[in-house]
Amino acid sequence: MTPFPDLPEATVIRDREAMEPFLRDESHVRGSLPLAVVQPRGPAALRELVRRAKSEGFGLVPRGAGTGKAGGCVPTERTVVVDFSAWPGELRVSPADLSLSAPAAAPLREVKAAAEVRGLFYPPDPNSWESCALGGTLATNAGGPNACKYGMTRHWVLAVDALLEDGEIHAFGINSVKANAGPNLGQLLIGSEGIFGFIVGATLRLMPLPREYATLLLPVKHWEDLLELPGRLCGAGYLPSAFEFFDPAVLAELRAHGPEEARRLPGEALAILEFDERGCTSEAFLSGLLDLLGPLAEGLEIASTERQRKGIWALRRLTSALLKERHPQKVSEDIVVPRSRLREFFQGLDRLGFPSVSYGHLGDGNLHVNLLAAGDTEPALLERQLLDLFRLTLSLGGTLSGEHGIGLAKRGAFLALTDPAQLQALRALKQALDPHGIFNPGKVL
Ligand code: 2HG
Ligand code: ZN
Repeated sequence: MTPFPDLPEATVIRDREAMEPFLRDESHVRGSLPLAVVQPRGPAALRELVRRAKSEGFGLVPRGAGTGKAGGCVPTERTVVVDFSAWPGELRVSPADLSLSAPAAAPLREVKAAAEVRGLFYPPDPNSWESCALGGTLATNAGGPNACKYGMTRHWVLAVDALLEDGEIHAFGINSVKANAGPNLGQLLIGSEGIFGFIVGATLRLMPLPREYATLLLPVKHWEDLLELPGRLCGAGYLPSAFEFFDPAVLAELRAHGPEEARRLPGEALAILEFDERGCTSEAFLSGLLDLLGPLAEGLEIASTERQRKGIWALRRLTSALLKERHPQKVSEDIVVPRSRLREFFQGLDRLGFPSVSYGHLGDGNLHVNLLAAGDTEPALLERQLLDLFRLTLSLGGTLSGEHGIGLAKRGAFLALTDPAQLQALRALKQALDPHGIFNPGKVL
């Protein structure tokens, strides 16, 4: 086979060993060796890549920082990885417009920091926020703890620039929250995991930075006591900016194997609640909250310094990596059920009878159900267990993925369990926007 040739405005990696890190993301799936990894630095590279992909029949797989959880950026057969880490562009904040524009390569950490130094806030906060790239969060419509109050990435995007199948970059949306001239194609691209085209930059919506946080540790004896709480709080007008939880097994892992500070975490199970509205540290707010919590408030701890608050979040943020380190073969899901059906979900999960542990974003019903023994489970059985989990979720009005997406990891289940009329519509869109099938083939659909 002739080696993949050079391209204008791009670095081309062809060496097998150098391509090895591009075969994976942070999910359990592994890709095939790509034809090459291309790091474009300008539109000429993309134009030429698209032209060649169409004429030579290979696919293009977009990649940000590789921190995805569903295999969306791992290469399938006969593909070239398009690594956007060298994609140029400036990060620019416009306080007057309450917006920020940035290239796909911008680290999310820098995006959030650029807003913050101007007293502004970009809420999306996936667990990988310190290492992921903006482009990846746009392609996957990333979520995180703050989604409980602020919603997902897509709610914070005003406009995107995206590579389409003609090889050119097109602009969708404008720098204002009001833009209603027909259906919103930019929103279709966000969260579509690169199957319709690749987002290369965006204009994001900002809001004033919260000035006050009430961060609470809520330990409980019987963890099921937590399950009605998100709905009860919301129903009473207390909308947390984050409501996270650890079931007893996950909390025990954290305590036994986490850093020193984790040893001091209280309770059989534990919730972290955070409020960020003005007045949330006032006595009136907190006493109203205590009334609502009733007997649950017994062991409540309130972070009284920013250092304590950061310490709590650091422990929450390391949970995924710690579980992975302890159980390298585990499979982690990110199903969602409506808040009002959390109890029914866990009752159903018990009835399914396979071992699992859970933690995650209880406040919006987005649960990371982890099958720690997946590596020792026969593949056909594991697949049945996952399908049972998904069917239970769907029967309660939920969905297969709250924040990680479908990618390769959940493609089989997505195809098996999604309404055929919806799949047909998605396929028609794919055919219209990518008639040669060059964009992220084999993912999602
Ligand atoms: C989290 O909430 C992340 O920690 C990762 O979404 C979840 O690894 C996971 O399952
Ligand atoms: Zn999560």
